[in-house]
Amino acid sequence: MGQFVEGVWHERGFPVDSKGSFVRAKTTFHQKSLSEEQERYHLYISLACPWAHRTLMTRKLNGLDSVISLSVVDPFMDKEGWFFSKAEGAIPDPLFNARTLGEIYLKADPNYTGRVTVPVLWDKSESTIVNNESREIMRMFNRQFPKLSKKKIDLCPARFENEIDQVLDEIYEPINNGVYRSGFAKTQEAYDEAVTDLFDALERWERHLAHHRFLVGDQPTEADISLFATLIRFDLVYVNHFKCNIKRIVDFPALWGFVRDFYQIPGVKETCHFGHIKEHYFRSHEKINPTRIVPKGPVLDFDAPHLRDNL
Ligand SMILES: N[C@@H](CCC(=O)N[C@@H](CS)C(=O)NCC(=O)O)C(=O)O
Repeated sequence: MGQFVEGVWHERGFPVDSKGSFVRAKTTFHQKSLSEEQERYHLYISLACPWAHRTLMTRKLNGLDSVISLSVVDPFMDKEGWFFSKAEGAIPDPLFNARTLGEIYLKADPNYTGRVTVPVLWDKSESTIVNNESREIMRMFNRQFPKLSKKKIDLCPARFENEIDQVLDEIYEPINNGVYRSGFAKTQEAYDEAVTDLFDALERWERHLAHHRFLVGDQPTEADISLFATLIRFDLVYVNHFKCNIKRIVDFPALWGFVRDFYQIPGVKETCHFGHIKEHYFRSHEKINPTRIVPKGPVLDFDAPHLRDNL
């Protein structure tokens, strides 16, 4: 893993502050408006990454598969960062036949400085990266294809927009980013703080979801997509690999029911690739798992009845 500095690749670990806490780098490309055109945009993702997963689920639930084309990187992130391969589930780059995702960043900006992250939304007409921030891509997919979208569910109804944004903000630091702050902490203090914040927030949303089927309103929204993207990975990876082990998700009746409920929404299951998820984390982070051995378990039944229809 590493990053570009003025277009030159440097091998580097993840950034931490003076207390040893993981600090997520800010993304660079933030264009907020798309043109509603068939096959103008291409989405580069990893099936392992929860941020990319939110954009993949949004594309799927809006029926935009044939509108926005897709590439999937190899699950293993090596010294050169994300790369393309013919691994099962991966989809090579049809636009430039690139070897690494870094090449795509340099096509957008030959002097690019920053990390090479997924997701990336590429504009074929302008030959550049439009946006590489999952929350913004998710919102654009939900809003900016009114004619081409075949959505059955509106994941960001105008009447709930403020509440959705509030919940997205509320779950980001302790939960979505919190699992990374636990796993990438370089000091006991930084880990203790992250894992405590994480489980306090999980307990808070467990109480909410015991009485509400979804996070906002009475239908799935971007807020649920974002919580789900972290929770679906939790028992498979974060409990062991990131030491998020005060409890498992299966020990929270409402959170576990919520994960199964969301997983069973038509279209969602196809976006979940447990092989890529496990392989990416356990093999790519050599400092955390030096043997790179990928554990066999746990056995989890995401298809078990969720019994949440009447909430
Ligand atoms: N804020 C970004 C974060 C994206 C991100 O950090 N993705 C990770 C994968 S889970 C990545 O590509 N990391 C590579 C790196 O930092 O070198 C978003 O939400 O899109």
